[in-house]
Amino acid sequence: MRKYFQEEIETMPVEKIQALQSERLVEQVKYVYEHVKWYRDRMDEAGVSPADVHGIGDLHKLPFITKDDLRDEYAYGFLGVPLEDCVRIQSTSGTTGRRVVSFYTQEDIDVWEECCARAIVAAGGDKGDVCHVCYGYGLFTGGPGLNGGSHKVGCLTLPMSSGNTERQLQFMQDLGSTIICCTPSYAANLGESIREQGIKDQIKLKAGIFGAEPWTEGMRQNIEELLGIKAYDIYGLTEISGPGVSFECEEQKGMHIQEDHFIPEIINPETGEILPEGEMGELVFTCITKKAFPLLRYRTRDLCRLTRKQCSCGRTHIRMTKPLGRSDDMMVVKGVNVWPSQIEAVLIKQGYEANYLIVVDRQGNNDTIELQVELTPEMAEKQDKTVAEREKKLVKGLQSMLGIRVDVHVVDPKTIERSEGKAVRVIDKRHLYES
Ligand code: DLL
Repeated sequence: MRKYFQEEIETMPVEKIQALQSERLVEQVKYVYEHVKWYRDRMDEAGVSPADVHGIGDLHKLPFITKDDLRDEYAYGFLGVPLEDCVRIQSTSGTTGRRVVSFYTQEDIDVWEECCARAIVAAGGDKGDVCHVCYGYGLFTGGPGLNGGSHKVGCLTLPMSSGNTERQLQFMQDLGSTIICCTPSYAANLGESIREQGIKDQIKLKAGIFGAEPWTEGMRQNIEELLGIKAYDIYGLTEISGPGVSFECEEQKGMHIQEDHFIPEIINPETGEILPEGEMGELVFTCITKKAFPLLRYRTRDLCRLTRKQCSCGRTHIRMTKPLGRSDDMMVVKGVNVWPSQIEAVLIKQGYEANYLIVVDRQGNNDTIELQVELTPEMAEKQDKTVAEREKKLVKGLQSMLGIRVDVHVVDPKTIERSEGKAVRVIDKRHLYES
């Protein structure tokens, strides 16, 4: 079976990758300076000219781009080619403000799809596979990206899109899907339905490629058991292309960033200072091959660590840890930093699945935080503990993880709404009181 989609590039010695990055960066900075007025103005203001950039060691001289900059310049401000040379747009969901629209030339699409193809091969995909894509299609990059990657690998591609779980399961059985691509929350949702219907032995899946939202190791284990597969993480964002910016290999220990196209940095999100390898901070990307939407030093707001430690799969590209979440996912409740992923880790440790909802509110001047979590079907059946005992144990676990009291309500199975795309796990009602 094929191990790499592009062995020469994926296993290139680090010095060679860095030389390639330097060469491409020098070209790209010139290109962006000439084609994107916003960047030319910022570089002029900072007193930096393309001639000052000789390689990746000079990356720090360039200004950052933030999501607010993209919103201010909506829609065409960062366009690097005439509109007539663009063949596609994709867009973010716009849940946290105005949408960001990203443009692609045909070559940009080819690069993006190739990154997705590399991800599929890294998950064990080959020509003989049936690749079931149930990420959403349309403006969201998940469906189109993995669809294109699957074609490039030569898999039989099922462009299912999200939703309609009954139809998903029917096609999965009728057509013998072997690889599934969707959000981890939808994978768990499908897994539950398979368990309920008792059809696991009719499902031929061997691997899943899951991303677009944070998910914990506990959730991975859960999905692997429910679906009888190996579950691989894939990361990306619309602004940088879409899924496939990084992905896991068979080791499942961090995601390899496609360094021939993207240069990563980790910075301190408060000060912008570049942090040494291994430290947790905000991930920043510079695209060195994109033409239509050529972002340099784009601040993702995602927090993770990078490692160059040799991976036994043979890939030499740097790895990133699972993002803890976006810096803007972090809530400050009762003066304490709270990440939904910390809460999820406590739940999974105590045997729950990731079916929960966090509601943050305010009473007078005080914050309140409530967690609703479902009993698993086994817990409901066994009834070895009362709901009150379960709630007490969760309150204790959360108190020791977060340092604050969370009001816990354990509810019946299947009472919390399921997601078909990115899961909504937090409702912060405090925003309602902001003027
Ligand atoms: O979510 C692209 C994608 C589609 C990635 C399918 C993977 C699979 P956006 O809608 O622009 O693009 O959202 C990007 O989602 O900045 C992260 O905060 C989050 N995210 C994406 N992948 C992961 C992941 C797509 N594997 C934003 N783990 C990013 C954690 C992820 N968070």
